[in-house]
Amino acid sequence: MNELVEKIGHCVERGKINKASPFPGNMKGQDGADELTRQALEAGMDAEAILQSCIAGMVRIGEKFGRNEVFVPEMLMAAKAMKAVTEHLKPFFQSGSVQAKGTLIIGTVAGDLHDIGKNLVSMFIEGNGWNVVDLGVDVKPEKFTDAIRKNPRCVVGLSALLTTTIASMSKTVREIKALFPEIKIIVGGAPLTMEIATGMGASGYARDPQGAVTWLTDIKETA
Ligand code: B1M
Repeated sequence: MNELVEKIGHCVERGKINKASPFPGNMKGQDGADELTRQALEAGMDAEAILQSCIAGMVRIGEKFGRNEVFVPEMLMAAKAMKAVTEHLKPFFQSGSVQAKGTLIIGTVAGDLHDIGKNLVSMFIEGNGWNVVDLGVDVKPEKFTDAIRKNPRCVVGLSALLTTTIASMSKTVREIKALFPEIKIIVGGAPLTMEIATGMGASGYARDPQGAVTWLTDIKETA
């Protein structure tokens, strides 16, 4: 992997947002995820390669958290550094398509504050010509059903990152289906599998943003 691209993933892992950020102490005064991403894109480096390097950085910090080598503040700084990168990458994943293919209402389910994966999924889907209504994180079922009322022909996307919020996702699917049985719901997030998704009554499951785009394209074609 290109050294600069690798360095960006390292900044994400260490939570080095930008040059001005004093965290982490041993990277003080160095360029951070913000400056390095700008430099890499200006040098013509591939946005997808930068994104993959950052996702690998997030996986590494998650593994360290799992081993009690870092704690919540470090994960938070990593998330902020990742956000600085995605701000630069956004335009590269947007197609500029004029006629929206449809509307996706997306959110991270109640009780769950993780939004990086959801934001990436939104970015890819928007980039594929869909109108995306992002309800944010910790979204209660009523907020989804209110949004569906305003966008009756929409598709719904639910994200969850915690094993404990799979139940919340399940409840959200049930409440949406009770009011809008015809609405299609796609679910995703690290603790999910196709089996869990099917078990909770979701219409689809995707492991990653590209999978979500493919699923949306398929249902659009068969509609
Ligand atoms: Co938390 N966290 N976290 N965390 N965090 C994890 C998820 C964890 C695996 C870390 C670990 O233990 N190794 C663990 C969950 C364990 C479990 O339940 N199985 C965990 C924990 C325990 C917690 C807390 C409980 C910690 C605590 O307080 N003691 C707490 C919970 C807070 C809450 O939500 N109520 C917590 C808090 C946080 C922060 C706030 C500090 C921060 C989130 C900041 C933010 O998102 N704005 C954070 C972070 C950063 C992580 C890790 C390190 C990184 C998550 C991430 O952004 N990954 C994470 C460890 C890890 O993932 N390795 C961890 C990168 C992102 C690109 O991947 O989100 O998986 P991901 O999204 C992917 C796919 O899953 C998929 O596509 C995305 C792109 O490829 N996808 C979809 C996601 N949504 C989709 C929807 C779709 C389709 C695909 O269709 C609709």
